[in-house]
Amino acid sequence: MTVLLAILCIILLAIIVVQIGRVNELAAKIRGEEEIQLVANRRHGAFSLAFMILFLLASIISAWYYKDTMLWYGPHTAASEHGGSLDYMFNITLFFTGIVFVITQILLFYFAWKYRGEKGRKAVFMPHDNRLEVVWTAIPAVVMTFLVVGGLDAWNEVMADVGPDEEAIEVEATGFQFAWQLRYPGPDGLLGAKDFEQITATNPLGQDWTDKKNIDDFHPSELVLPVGKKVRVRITARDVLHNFYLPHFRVKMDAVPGMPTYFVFTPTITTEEYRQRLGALKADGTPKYPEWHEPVDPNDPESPKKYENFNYELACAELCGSGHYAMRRLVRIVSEGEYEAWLGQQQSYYMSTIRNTDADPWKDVLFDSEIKERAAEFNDRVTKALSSESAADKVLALEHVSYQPGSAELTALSRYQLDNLVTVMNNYPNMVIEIGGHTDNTGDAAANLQLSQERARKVYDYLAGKGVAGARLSAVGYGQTRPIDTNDTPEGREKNRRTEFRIVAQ
Ligand SMILES: [Cu+2]
Repeated sequence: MTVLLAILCIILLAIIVVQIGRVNELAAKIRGEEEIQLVANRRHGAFSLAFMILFLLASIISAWYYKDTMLWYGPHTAASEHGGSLDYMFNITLFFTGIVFVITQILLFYFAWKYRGEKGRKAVFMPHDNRLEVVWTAIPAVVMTFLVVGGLDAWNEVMADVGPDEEAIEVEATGFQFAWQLRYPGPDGLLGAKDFEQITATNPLGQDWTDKKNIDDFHPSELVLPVGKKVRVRITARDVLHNFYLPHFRVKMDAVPGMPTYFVFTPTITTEEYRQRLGALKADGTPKYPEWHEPVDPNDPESPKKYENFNYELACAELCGSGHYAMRRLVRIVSEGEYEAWLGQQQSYYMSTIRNTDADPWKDVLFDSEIKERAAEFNDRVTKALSSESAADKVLALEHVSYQPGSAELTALSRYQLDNLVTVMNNYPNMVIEIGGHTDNTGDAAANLQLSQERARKVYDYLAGKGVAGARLSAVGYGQTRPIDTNDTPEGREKNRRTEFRIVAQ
């Protein structure tokens, strides 16, 4: 029914249009073609003027309405040191192009009205005018020179690299489909070497683990930087072209596969300060930017306000594929103290993921940090054992002491824990210990007993060699007689093959 009505309406409308056309034709015949044309000209001229006024008003009102969302204006002035000069370039360019825009639009529509077709009016024939040529060449040339020189000046300031004596935090951002892999240099302040051929599932950046500078590098999930410190971002890409874009800091640089680029900038406003800026109130207590005072969840007026949830962000500004949007990362600008605290919480990628795996070239080396950490942990355990009443607590495993397979030869790394034990023996001169050797149940029981005795003896000899009195030591081999786990699984057997010591007196 509705379809039928709609078709009927369309047919009726068509008939009306045709009839109006006929009426016009008849009127033209009565009044004459020329008269009709003149009326149309006047009408079109008036429309031009009306359009000009509406169009300019719409342009100005919308620019005013949206001004606080523009990146270089209101609450969104740059949050970096160099950003101000770019904002200035935006403003100055907008100023000149704005003037030109308004004048040309006015002239365009005004002329369409003023020089509309009239009875007896003829177009002026003007083949050439030197003065006009000079004016409309010189004015743009002067303005352009001004803009280009200013732009070059800003460019040189923005793109300057870190000087040789300047201090800067260097971080790295590698774009890939579809995320940014961030890398910080760790306590040594230096980023380790990379080689794309070493990229694997567990080594996303192809870090060369034989380069010691890589050992403390860490991969955080957000970009955290201290306010007021110069930062140099090394920008690389792993697959296609990406673009490292920090809109609030006016930082934007292509990430090109095979060609590292960089950007140096100094954040000047912490995330917290920026939030306060967005949530600012006017003198009368009403919000300066009401849109930022709306709740984050429109259905829950109690949810936090938008300005409270604001975060700087890192985006990819290159359409790099279907998951492009997923490259967003949060950026946090914090005080120096908060930054140091955050650095302290970060764990080295190598230590958490690569250490002691097949990919680790330093398997037979113990790092200073590990030596210290293990010594502290060992001392802790001994202190606890000494203060405990229970006999079971007096038995401590030497889990880092190991031997060559099937022999009593200590592995190179065993000495660190044995040295810890020597220190403990020196710190507690009354302490007497029994060293116990244990094996799993594979092989011959008598041979196992023999091996465990030799192994315990080896530890005894080591301690004695370091000056611990023989009267304070004894070595016992228990073979496979005292398992602490099942001998049916490789993991259980590994636990059963162990060296421990028992505090006999203290
Ligand atoms: Cu991308």
